[in-house]
Amino acid sequence: MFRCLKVYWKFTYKCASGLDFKLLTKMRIDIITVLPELLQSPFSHSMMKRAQDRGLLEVYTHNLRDFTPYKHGQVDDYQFGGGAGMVMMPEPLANVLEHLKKERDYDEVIYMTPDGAVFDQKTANILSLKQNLIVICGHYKGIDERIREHFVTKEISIGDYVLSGGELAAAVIVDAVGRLIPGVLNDETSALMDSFQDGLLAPPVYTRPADFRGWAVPEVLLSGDPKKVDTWRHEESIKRTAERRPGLLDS
Ligand code: 6GU
Repeated sequence: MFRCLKVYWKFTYKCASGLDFKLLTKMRIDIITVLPELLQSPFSHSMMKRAQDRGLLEVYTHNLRDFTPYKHGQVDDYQFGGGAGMVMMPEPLANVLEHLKKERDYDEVIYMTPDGAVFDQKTANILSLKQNLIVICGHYKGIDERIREHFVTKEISIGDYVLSGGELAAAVIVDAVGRLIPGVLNDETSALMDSFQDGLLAPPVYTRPADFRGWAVPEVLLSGDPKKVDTWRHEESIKRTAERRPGLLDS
């Protein structure tokens, strides 16, 4: 059914987040980086490759150095006021952003930064409904504040630790969002069963053999009774969440 999705479709779709939405189109993500090589491999395999092969997702990387007016591809400089660490200069960033925005409208200009809002499944669900996104990968001390003020619409962190650059964080976002685009996952229901999609951790899973070294699979999973299996999985989800992430149950 989804193989012919090269064209734009219009219909109502119940997506993994449970929201109904109309107009399903392919998503385009433009990533601005000083290390495009770092982003090649993550998008060339598995789910992200399939999403692109099916025409559901397009990911482009743009080398910031191609947009600098300065010599030797310079994109960063010392910070005003002194202090260690370089800051990414506004001009190359403004150039690439204006170049992209001239071509199409963007829903969000996202800046990957440890002081952004911490990324979660809800944000992934919301972003998966967008059509065109720009993602800026920060380096060094970050980007000049004026770019944040005048271009950036959303600032995202992937957790409370510091990475040396935003590229790996950008790959995380694109993976989490890309797999939610309808038609990307083979089994449409499997995104619904993910940890966090219903605010609970996922239940344990088993595959063959039913008895491995005397370690048996829970009997209910072999019962062939889908209702019993659903009930068991739900109970296990709650148990696991209570043990490992009790805070999730409060919310
Ligand atoms: Cl988005 N960037 C960097 N440099 N470090 C991070 C991060 C982002 N999220 C968590 N740590």
